Amino acid sequence: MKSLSGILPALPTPYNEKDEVDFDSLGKLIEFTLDRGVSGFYVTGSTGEAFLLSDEERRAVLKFVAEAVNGRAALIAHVGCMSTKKSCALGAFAAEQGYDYISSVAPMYYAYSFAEIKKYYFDVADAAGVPMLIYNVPALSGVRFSVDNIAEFLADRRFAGVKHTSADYFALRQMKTAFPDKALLNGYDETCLAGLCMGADGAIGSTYNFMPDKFVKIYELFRENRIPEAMEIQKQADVIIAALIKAGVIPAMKAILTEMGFPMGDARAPFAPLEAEKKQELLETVMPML
Ligand code: MN9
Repeated sequence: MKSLSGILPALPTPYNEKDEVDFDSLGKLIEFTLDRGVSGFYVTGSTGEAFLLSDEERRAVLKFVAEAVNGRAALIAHVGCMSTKKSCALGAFAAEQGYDYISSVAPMYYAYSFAEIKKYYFDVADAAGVPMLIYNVPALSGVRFSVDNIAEFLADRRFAGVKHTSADYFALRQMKTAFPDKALLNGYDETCLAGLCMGADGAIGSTYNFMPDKFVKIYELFRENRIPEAMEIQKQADVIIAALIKAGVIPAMKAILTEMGFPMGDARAPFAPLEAEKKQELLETVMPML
């Protein structure tokens, strides 16, 4: 079992002109980031437009990435769907493809009780048979876990840890103190170093696709206790991330990667394509800083 630490890009899903998945571009991006020291990949998550892909596309991407990575890095399959049945089937599929971990956002939309959400996670973990990383992203899912809620998962061997996409670093610290052997992965790239300082073992994020070297360096400097130097790099990265957030994170990330030579196509509707003016402003700010 590969450990969960270091920098892990949340892979995007590239599309060609026919709006089909562009596996060639995805394969090149995997090699580019592996060459720069990333330690794993989070596949078909928010960044990978999970909820905008067909079931067949999600499976095809999971299969392709497992084959392309071929044991060189830790692999986490995000398998969250709207129903337990679908998530279980996708989790079992990911395990068959050799994924080390599965992950899921909390079941959303119907404002389920915690008991329902808890049963969902245990059912999906059991169906897959590989450890589950809880994807905690309250800003997008609307589901707010307390530290006590998270403890109900982490106390069980079927749960590997949490991808904590929240700026609640006190909660992160409490989880790590209570469960030092579980993996806690920071989710917001703009506060990666803050997460590491408060107990994260590593970080999963979308901007690690186009600036892996900066964040691998931040991680290494942190490990060497060279925090002020790490902060200098985080500050530079945050100018880039601010421009990204202004333009819209996923469409902007795809525009940057396309400019770098990894054709991505636009994010799928309802995402709107980046307007020409916005795109130019974004690329003028970001490209010289990469
Ligand atoms: O995978 C990403 N979170 C979401 C994690 O998409 C919700 C982050 O990498 C953000 O895209 C990034 C920019 O805000 O921190």
